[in-house]
Amino acid sequence: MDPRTIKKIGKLKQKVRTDIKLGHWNRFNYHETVGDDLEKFKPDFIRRVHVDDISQKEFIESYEKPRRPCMLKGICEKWPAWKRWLPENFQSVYKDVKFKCGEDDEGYAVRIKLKYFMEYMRNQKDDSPVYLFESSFDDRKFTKDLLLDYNVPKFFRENIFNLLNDKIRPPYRWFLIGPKYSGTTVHLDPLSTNAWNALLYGRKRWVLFSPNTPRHVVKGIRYFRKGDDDEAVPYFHKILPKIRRDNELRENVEMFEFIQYPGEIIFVPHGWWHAVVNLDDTVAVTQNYGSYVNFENVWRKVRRGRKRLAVKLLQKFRKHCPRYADLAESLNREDNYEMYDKAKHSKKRKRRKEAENNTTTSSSSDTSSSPSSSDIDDGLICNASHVQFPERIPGFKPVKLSMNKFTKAPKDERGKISNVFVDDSGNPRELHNNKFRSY
Ligand SMILES: O=C(O)CCC(=O)C(=O)O
Ligand SMILES: [Fe+2]
Repeated sequence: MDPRTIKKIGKLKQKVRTDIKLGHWNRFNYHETVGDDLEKFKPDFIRRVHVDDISQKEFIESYEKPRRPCMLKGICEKWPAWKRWLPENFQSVYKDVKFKCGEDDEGYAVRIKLKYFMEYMRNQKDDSPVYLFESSFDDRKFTKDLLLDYNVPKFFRENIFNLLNDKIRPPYRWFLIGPKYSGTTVHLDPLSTNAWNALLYGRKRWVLFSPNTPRHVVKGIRYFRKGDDDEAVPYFHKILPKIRRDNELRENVEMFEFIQYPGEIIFVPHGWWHAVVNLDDTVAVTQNYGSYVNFENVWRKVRRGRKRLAVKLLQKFRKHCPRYADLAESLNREDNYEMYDKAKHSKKRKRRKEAENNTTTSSSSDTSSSPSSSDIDDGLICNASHVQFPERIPGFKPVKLSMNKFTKAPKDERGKISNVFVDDSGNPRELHNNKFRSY
């Protein structure tokens, strides 16, 4: 690599993964030791459907409602992206444009010019390479044209979050360039949304676990040894075959392992755990959405994890889409759920502060444990200064947040992001290995 690229990439790595020393990026040497082992597995059967053979209604009945994953064909080839996003072509247009390749410890996006990233991609032999994962391409001057290169397939056009303006809506679309062996460790997508992921170049290996598979099972916690590397390659190489072999699991868990080829769009229904490893250098675009079909789950997640956003959403539903408002309100009644109320919330907070002050004066060793629901505030991530749990998990320490959709805070919270991640119930999650890819 050009010395300038080495320098730029080195700086990038030091910002986005403070947990990995610069000399340690290929200490396991997976490119040699794993070689093409990741391609040697018996793929499960996943339904592959050509777009011309299925109507929107049929898709909803056969896949979305029953939450069945599938692979859609015959769509990407018609997009301008099919040619424009080939790495060579793409680089020639966007070489001096910066793309996001992670976040620093404060949660700020770290970007790098595409020409440096592409040179890195062509030459890298890292164990877990840097992944270009850009969610703001749609509102940045030099990248918003990427939106013209693809269309949201007809099956996925209904999205309740479309009612919100871009400033407040949670991130929902990502442009991805994944060097060989980069990937995403096993996770659930946020807010119970469905996802589709269109692959334009290269191959991705996927694993999907049916909804309600326990978290410890999909993570393969029992197979982890102290010091093990928690990245996509070792997960697919070492952990997954063990999960697969476990008899107990075979009975209770539905598992799909397969390869996605260029031109295919995978549909990942909400609740399916999934992990991905890029078998080649890849280019893809992915979007998450909430439709009428998965409304109940999305609404329950949004109102709990994004309280203020839920209030805005409900106002929008009332105005533009009353059937959603009716459904949301009937779910609230059913669950006895009270929506966030700013006035009440401020009063409550004031009362709590006063109580806290009183306790501090009467006892200096206050050690509050799990956060109350108001600590969770509007986002999935809150400021560590008012949540005191990381040091309470034996063996875990506060860690950095790394880029991706699961740890995304609302934009106005960026400055406050610290090193704590809270799940929808306000509990700390996955504080291990200095990595926060998933929960
Ligand atoms: O790496 C990938 O392509 C998978 C991405 C993914 O699952 C996600 O963005 O939620
Ligand atoms: Fe995902």
